[in-house]
Amino acid sequence: MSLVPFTRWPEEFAERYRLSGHWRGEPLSQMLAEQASTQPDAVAVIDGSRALSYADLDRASTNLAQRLANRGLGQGNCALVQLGNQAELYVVFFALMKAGIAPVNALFSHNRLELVAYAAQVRPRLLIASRAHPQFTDDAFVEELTELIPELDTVLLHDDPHPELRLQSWFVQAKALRSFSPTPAGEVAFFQLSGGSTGTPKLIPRTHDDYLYSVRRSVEICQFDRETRYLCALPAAHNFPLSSPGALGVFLAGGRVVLSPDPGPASCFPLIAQQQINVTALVPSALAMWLQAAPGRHGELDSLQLVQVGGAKLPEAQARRVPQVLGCRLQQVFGMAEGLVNYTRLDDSDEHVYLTQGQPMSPDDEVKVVDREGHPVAAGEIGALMTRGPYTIRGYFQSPEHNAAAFDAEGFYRSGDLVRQRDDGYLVVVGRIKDQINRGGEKIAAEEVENLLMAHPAVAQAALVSVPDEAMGEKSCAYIVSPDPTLKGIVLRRFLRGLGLADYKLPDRFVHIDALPVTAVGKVDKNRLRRRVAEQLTVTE
Ligand code: OOB
Repeated sequence: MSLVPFTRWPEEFAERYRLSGHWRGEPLSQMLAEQASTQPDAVAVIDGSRALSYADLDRASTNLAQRLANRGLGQGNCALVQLGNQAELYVVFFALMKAGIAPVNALFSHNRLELVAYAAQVRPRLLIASRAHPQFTDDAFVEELTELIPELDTVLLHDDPHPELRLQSWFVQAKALRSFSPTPAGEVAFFQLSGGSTGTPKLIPRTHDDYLYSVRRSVEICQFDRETRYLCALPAAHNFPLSSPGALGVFLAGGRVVLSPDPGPASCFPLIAQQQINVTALVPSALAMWLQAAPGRHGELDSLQLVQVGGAKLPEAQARRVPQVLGCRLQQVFGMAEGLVNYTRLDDSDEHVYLTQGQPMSPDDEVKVVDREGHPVAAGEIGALMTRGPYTIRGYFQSPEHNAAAFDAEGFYRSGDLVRQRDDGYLVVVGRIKDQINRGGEKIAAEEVENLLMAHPAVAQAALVSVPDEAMGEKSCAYIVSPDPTLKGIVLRRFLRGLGLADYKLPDRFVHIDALPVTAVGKVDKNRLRRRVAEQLTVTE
């Protein structure tokens, strides 16, 4: 059976990572097998009124893996999966790990355009989605996908009325026929999603070895154990709540994951009280809502010991309020789906926790901070962050051109973040050079939205830039050059939505401009646009 192709680590690195015990040749499904045998009745996942024990999770995922194997699905095949914050997401994840099928786990907020872009890249034989998602309320999109991807021969939909299509009916035992097994641990286990800065969303191949190491090391740093009760309030498929240490970290440690449909205080506070949650992960915009809602509701948050915050820069003033207002410790997490994750440590000084975004989790993470020419900057100076290591990819999936720009000759990944590395190794994020907007932790690749806007007949040119925003950190603003000065934002938003773009990528503001400013070399001068929109904001306030 052929394997999913990806850019491998050079053998000397792979050997080093194996010798140091980071890569152990174990599949990601191993953690579940271990818990199911040592504490089968312990609750692994709570989703609303449903509780799944480790034995339930193991059994349901084995049954699904068996049924998929019976259909001839296995090693070398890919899947497109889109599920919300629901227990089935983990059942499906482990089933696919067991069967050796490599999924792309799309976010629930992704729409037709993103799903098609992922499918076109991995050519899935399997689609797993939910009837609760607007794209899957009828069959039109499934038919469109099947036409586009002739290989797609198995479709399972959560809550479909027909038993053969209904995902849940695949969780019960089948007559076992074919055997199945995970892909070897050095091969692609699944794809993470890149926040991106290019026209098409890029995929990140993660191996069992590298991902499991990142989860194991995260568990050590964050001290997850059987007592851990983790509230998963961010989109569950995202790298942060999945692996830093996230739900997989909880399963590795034998604790309990409680799912919340969203990170708002109205959903989360009662769950924290009912389920005696002791740790959770938030983006700064969600933390801000918690800080606002918490006064007077202290009783509900008594069990909370640790709040991890990451995905976007946490303002120092907010960081300082966490212990006092939420009554728990703060941990800053600066990570990326491509690999590198930095944590402040649980025993760090206040100064580290409030003023830095942590330090790399692995002693084998290599970090370079470089100037425009790629030369290391002087110690403590600001520069672009580059990294390589035992869980940082060496290339995006099937993107040779982009890889040539995104990685240097030594295999260091250019994260696009501007950072300062302190003498003690801790990183402070000060900005970004990638053409991306970070909208409350949700990443928007400017080029993707600009290309779509320019597909509108009345748009000659478009440039998308970030605008500072009190609640979200950043929002997006589209500058439009059009012969029609009456062209309204609402029309363009409707146009983008019609193309199937995810809602969070729709520009928050539209501004007409006669011509886009350009730099000396003729590139669109986004700094000038950003300054311009910031100035306009100050004037109107
Ligand atoms: C996480 O992963 P992605 O892939 O959605 O986004 C990565 C980018 C980073 O390159 C950086 O620009 C930004 O998100 N970012 C932060 C940050 N954490 C992420 N910027 C400033 N401060 C932070 N603490 O966002 C992600 C993955 C794993 C764990 C945590 C976050």
